[in-house]
Amino acid sequence: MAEMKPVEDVLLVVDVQNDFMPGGALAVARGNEIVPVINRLARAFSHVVLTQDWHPRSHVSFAANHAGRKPFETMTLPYGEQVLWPVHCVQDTEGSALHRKLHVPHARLVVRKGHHERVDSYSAFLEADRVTPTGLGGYLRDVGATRVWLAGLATDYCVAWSALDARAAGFEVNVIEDACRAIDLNGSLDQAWRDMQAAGVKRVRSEDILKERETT
Ligand code: VGL
Ligand code: ZN
Repeated sequence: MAEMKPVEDVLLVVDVQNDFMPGGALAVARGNEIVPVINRLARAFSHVVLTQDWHPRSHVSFAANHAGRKPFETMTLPYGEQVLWPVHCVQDTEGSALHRKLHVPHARLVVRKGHHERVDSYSAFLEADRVTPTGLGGYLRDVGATRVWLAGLATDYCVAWSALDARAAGFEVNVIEDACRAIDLNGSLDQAWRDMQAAGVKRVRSEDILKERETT
C-alpha cells in the first residue's frame, strides 16, 4: 500500500500587478481590495509562490498587435480562441510590477508566464497551447506540495485556469474567493465557478482559513 503523505500547503498568489488594479491597463474592478487580504493570508502560510503575467510588447494576446482588432474581441489562433486584450503587463514596466503594498517577504518563487510571443498563458501551470509547461507543476511536486490555495487576479481567467490545471496535475485545490476579483467578460465568472466546481476545486473564504491557521 502507498504511504500516506502529509498535507503540504502552498499559497499561490496570482498576478497581483499594477496593470490589473483600478486605473491600470487591464483594470479588474476592486482588484486593489484583495491586497490586504492576501498579505494577511500569506502570514498564515510558510510556503508562498507568486506569479506575474509577463508579456513581450509584441505579444499575440494584445489587440494592438492585430490590424483592425479591438480589445475584448476574440480571435482564432493556431492553439484556439484567444481574447484580445489591451496592452498589459509588458515585461519590466511599471504595469507588470507587483502592487507596491503586496507584502510577502517570504515568497519562495515568482513564476513569470505569458513570455512566449505567440502563446498566451492564463494558467500558472500550462500555456494556452495546453502542452507547454511553465515548470510550476514540477516545482510543487519536487517540494512535496499536495494542496494548493489560490488568491489573486483575475478569478475567471488566471486564477480559474491555474486552479483547473492544478487539479489536473493531481493537487487538492482551494480558491479563496474573497482574495480574488474577476474581469467577468460575457459571463466568464459564472462559467469559471461552474468549471472549477465540476473539477473538484473547493471555494473557500479567507476568514475560515485564518480562523484555523492563525495563531495569536
Ligand atoms: C489575465 C487576461 C490577460 C489574468 C492575464 O491575470 O487573469 N487576464 N492576462
Ligand atoms: Zn496577460
